[in-house]
Amino acid sequence: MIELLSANTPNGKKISIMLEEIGYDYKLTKIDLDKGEQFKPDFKKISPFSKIPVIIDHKNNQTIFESGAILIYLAEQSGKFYNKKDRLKINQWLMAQMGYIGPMLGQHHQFHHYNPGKSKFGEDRYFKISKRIYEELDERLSSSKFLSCDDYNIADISAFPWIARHQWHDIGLKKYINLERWYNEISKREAVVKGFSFMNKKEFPPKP
Ligand SMILES: N[C@@H](CCC(=O)N[C@@H](CS)C(=O)NCC(=O)O)C(=O)O
Repeated sequence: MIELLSANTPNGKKISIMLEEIGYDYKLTKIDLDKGEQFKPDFKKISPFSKIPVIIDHKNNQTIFESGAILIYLAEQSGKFYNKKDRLKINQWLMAQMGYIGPMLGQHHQFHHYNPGKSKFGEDRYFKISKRIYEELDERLSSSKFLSCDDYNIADISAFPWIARHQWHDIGLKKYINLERWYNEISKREAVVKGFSFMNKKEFPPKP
């Protein structure tokens, strides 16, 4: 039995989607970030930076923090969405999501969505970087069916919930036909729809 300690954010959704994709039973423990539950000593013991998501694999007596590491763990345990032949490519796209796509779009959310008018520099900087990310992903997806290769895998699962915030980005997903094609294809997956709504049954990946 896997316990998922999480909140309703893009990083949180990566793991619920993966758990649905591999068909694992899991128990959800909600961490209320607004109430600061991530800073409680018991949570900090398993998540040194006080961040969700975290999983506890009670069967193997393992706790894992960092969404990329969790995706790799679950992929290795299940033998799914992490093909050996494509692993080097998958790792590169997964790391690009962890180190660039997610953090930059996350900053864009902070300046453009949550705090507009507070810093023109911040708004302009992260809007520009986010637009560049859309262009770069669109270019990649013009020659590859999925981000790393022709098969859907953990690199796509890690990026999808970030692009699913496209309405907040105000960049216009529809203008990026390859990225839109990738997004629509993943949005249709039953496990993605289920994992996306792990905290709110009425929440669906928004249409482009
Ligand atoms: N690199 C981490 C980032 C996780 C992260 O930023 N989580 C946010 C929510 S999306 C969080 O827990 N924020 C609470 C805080 O920083 O206090 C991962 O991918 O797991």
